[in-house]
Amino acid sequence: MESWPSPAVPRLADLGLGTGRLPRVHDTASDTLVELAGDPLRMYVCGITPYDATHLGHAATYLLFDLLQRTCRDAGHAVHYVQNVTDVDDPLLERAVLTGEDWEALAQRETQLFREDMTALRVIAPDHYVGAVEAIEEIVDIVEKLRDAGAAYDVDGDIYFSVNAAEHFGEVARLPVADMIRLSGERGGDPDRPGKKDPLDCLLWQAARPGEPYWESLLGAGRPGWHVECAAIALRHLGPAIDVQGGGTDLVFPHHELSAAEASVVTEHWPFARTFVHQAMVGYDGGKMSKSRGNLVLVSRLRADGVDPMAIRLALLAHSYRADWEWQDAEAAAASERLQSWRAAFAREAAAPAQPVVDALRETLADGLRAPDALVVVDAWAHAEGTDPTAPAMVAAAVDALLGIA
Ligand code: 5CA
Ligand code: ZN
Repeated sequence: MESWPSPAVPRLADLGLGTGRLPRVHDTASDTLVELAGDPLRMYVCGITPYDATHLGHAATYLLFDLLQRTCRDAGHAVHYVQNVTDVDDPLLERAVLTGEDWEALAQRETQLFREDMTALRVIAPDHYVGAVEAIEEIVDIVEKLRDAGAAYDVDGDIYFSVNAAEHFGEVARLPVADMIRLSGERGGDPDRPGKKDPLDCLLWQAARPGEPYWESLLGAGRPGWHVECAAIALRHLGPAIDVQGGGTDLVFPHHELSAAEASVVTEHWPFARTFVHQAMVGYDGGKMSKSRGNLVLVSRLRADGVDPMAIRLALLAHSYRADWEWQDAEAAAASERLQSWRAAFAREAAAPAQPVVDALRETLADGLRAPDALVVVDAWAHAEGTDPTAPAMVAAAVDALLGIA
């Protein structure tokens, strides 16, 4: 489907500012900092299920991968970026039933709002932006392959993936079985369904149900399961071995565990992703910001209230991606103030030299995408005096290229 317009990203090398380094990022599967690799670096990030978009938790996730991409580009690496839209799935259909809206109209409206929010936040667009609905053929193909491999079976007309067929199942999240079963139940799975071989087996293809959308296929009339959607889209557009699989920490299990397991059975290749990168959860008002809880702060709401999207971006970048945090309403004003002070600094006739600032920015990003520390680097430069007339424009370009702040 249509993605959104990407912002221009200045090339700092062309400005005589040299090149950066590929970042080290936290890899969930090994629980260590690993240096990224790949040119092009192939990145798949799980997209929205289009309702109640775009809350600050979503935005934080897509900004993390935007920062990652900007850092890789500055290091001279191309990034091949794919993102999905889960435009047919239980929670979306349930919301449509609840509000009496047509599910497709709901998905289209919310996806469009997401595009507008991503554009306003200056998030680099994916090269392929793919809806589940438009990937049905690929998904059916993968499910057939899983069936041929003996990794799928039927329960009352529904087709399930057998986790026992995946040699490396469990290696992404590394959780005890009891935790996996609990999380599966909380996050869209059906561990208690009778007839399954293992409680952790997941739906690949759900037979058509009255009143629900379905597609005719060799698997029978039905619709795709969630995890296989991302496995199929990633395999189709990025191949069997990707460099980064990304999303929020709420997707580590079961979603990324099972997508990776399914893909690895089809391709006979492991690991599915060299690095699994996850954004910690953003909360509000005492809990994880989530559509089911309803404690949402929407990017579009803040924008409508007059908050500069660049201030929203700065507010989110002020938090580490590694630790859960809770949004405070006062953060919008604090970020707006910071944005003003930066813009005033960029408008000066002269300032402290740019290269040390650029070097320090690159260092904080290469060393684990430490965005909050990167902001402090710019603060310090903005507060310092200097006589270099080229510095304001140079630092502004670096802040644009590396942090996405215009
Ligand atoms: N469509 C699926 C992924 S295939 C999905 O999880 N959609 S979502 O709309 O629920 O979330 C979109 C992205 O935002 C996911 O990567 C998810 O991990 C992330 N996310 C959701 N809630 C939060 C939150 N409170 N904090 C940080 N990230 C979040
Ligand atoms: Zn996904």
